[in-house]
Amino acid sequence: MGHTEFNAGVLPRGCGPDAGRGRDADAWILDCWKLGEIVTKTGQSAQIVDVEGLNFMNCNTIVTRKFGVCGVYLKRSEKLKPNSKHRNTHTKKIGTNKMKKIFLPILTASIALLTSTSANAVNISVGNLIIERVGNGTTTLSSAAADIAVLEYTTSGTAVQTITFPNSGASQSTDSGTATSNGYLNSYNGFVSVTGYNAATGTASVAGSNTKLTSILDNSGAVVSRVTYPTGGPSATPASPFSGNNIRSSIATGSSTFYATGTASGTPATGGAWYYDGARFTQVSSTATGQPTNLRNVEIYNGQLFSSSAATTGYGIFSIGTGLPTSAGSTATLAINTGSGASPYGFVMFDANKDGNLDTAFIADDRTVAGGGLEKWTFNGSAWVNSYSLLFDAAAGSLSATAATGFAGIRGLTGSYNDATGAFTLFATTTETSNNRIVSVVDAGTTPTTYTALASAGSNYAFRGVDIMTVPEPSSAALLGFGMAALVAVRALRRGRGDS
Ligand SMILES: [Ca+2]
Ligand SMILES: [Ca+2]
Repeated sequence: MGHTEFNAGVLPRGCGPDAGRGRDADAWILDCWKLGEIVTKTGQSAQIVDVEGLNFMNCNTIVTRKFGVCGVYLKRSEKLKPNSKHRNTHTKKIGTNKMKKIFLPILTASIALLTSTSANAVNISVGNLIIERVGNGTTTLSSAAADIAVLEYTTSGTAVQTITFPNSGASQSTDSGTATSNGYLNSYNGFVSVTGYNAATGTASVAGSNTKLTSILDNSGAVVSRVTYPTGGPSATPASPFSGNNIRSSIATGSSTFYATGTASGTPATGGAWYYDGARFTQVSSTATGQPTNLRNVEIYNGQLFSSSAATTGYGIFSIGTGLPTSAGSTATLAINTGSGASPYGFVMFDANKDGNLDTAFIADDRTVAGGGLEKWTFNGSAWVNSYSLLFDAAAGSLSATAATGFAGIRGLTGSYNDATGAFTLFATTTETSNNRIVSVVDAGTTPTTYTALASAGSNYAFRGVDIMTVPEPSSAALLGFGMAALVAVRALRRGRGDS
């Protein structure tokens, strides 16, 4: 059955001699010189093994429930210094080969992560892009399990950091290299939710396996929950969500609660939308005749749960239940009907005029025929109406309502709205099989004609989901010690996107 493992072993980026210095905001500061796996824990003290010298050391302040690593909470005025008492640790060599054998796999995974991340990494910055990437840059993407990572970019396309998940061992999280409907992360309320599979890289045909999991990261990039799904199949107790088929997307509402969407094979139908309350899963979406159980991207806008779908039960954006449902059997309603044959994935919805009702939506459609690409929809008071659908010309950087060779559609999508200028800025991932792109489009009130290519995934990599980093609700944010400037910025962002 599903359970939460807090000691997930996905270590924060930025560990190294300079870790803990140069951070510009109050935060949980992790003393990376002492960072490692916990060996024993008594009260607030613990013995850990570091990632540098195979040393044991004692950690005075441990936050295992939060991070599973050794850390201290510092205010801005208490940043770690090289000679800080926080770094003065008792060490001793691991004495036996047995111990080395136990910890080497963990250490190897940890070191791989550290070397792949930016040396001057900081918390995931509010307003920056987070992008889910599959692949390792070497192995050709296939239906086998591939490495996954969350990449942070600025909205102008500058890479900030890479947060890599272990690709084997107890904390592994991977995803299919070619299941293009998988891998749609979300940022909501300061948490980043990432779906994956509890399977080692290379595991064949991983997408349909009952090894699903969801990882929730906080704004520091640390995994605060790693929830594995029930594995027994659709008729087991508890049943396997998305049994025998794809898990595609999730969105966290807290450090240990989330929604996930996908589809299933077998009977009874375990696809649709599920909610995890911190202890157990509930299939919140109805499985009644005519209700959608094949869902794609999940989102929350204006306090309402939504999901995209492209199946005979409806093409477009469904609202599911009322608000954020937590009980079984909630009815889904096709809020935006994109029409039979449409292929919607990511979407973003706004209450641009701030009247409390969503009025503008952008939908990513992966078709490369007319009608695919970036769709804009507006609510005219009684119905959602399509304003345009634009494909991406790879060569010229232009947008086109008609198709031609080499044009791309999009799947991942997010965006922001600027109250002052009235412009929407959309960020999307394109549909090339490998080495696809992050692109941005500005809609300043007229149909856009050009786009900007911000970054490419690289060969044997593919970008999937994209979102903009959020922060927790103000009450929680205050506890975490965010600066007021960030809060103001994010409040504005939330209002614009209609998700508060
Ligand atoms: Ca999103
Ligand atoms: Ca409105």
